[in-house]
Amino acid sequence: MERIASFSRITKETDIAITLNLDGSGKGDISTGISFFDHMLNGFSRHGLFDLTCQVKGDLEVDCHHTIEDTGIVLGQVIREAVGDKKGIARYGTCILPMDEALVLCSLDLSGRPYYVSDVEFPTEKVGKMDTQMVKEFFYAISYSAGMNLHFKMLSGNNSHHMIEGMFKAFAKALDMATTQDPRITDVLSTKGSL
Ligand SMILES: [Mn+2]
Repeated sequence: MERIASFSRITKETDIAITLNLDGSGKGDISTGISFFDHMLNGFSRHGLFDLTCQVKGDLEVDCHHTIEDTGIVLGQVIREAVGDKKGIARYGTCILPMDEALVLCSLDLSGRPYYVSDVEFPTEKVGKMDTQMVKEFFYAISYSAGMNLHFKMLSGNNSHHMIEGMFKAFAKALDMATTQDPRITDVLSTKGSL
């Protein structure tokens, strides 16, 4: 069964269309109007080996807030839909990823219960045209719309570009691990019988 989902969302602030294939090969077709955010989403797609089409038109004349937050909401929705009933998947995923001086821990559980925890603080307010404050808003939105428990810890780092890029790649690899199908798991991996 294909694990692909598409979702479109149009509001007065943003117009977003995303398609995600969990069993892709890392092809990204991404345009958000924010070059650094495109660079991050391409890293997510490439390193998670997800195929991701992400076309976003947002009110960048205001700032990058709505564009990035709403992309997180819709990406969370397609993750939730593509994962489906969660039968046969690993459910948990963890990655500790180095990016030069930065070392990022990401750990997640596709539990159905949203919860976001992060200790990450950035040394600069912006990278390119992206406000570093929006990293939290983006991942918080994903955790809520995907129904995911998502943790980040920055074990070391002092360059915002490296720290953020490490977070997106660690998230990709943790999500790839959590969505991996294991033939030993014949049902949903939960003592409750559902997630
Ligand atoms: Mn980079």
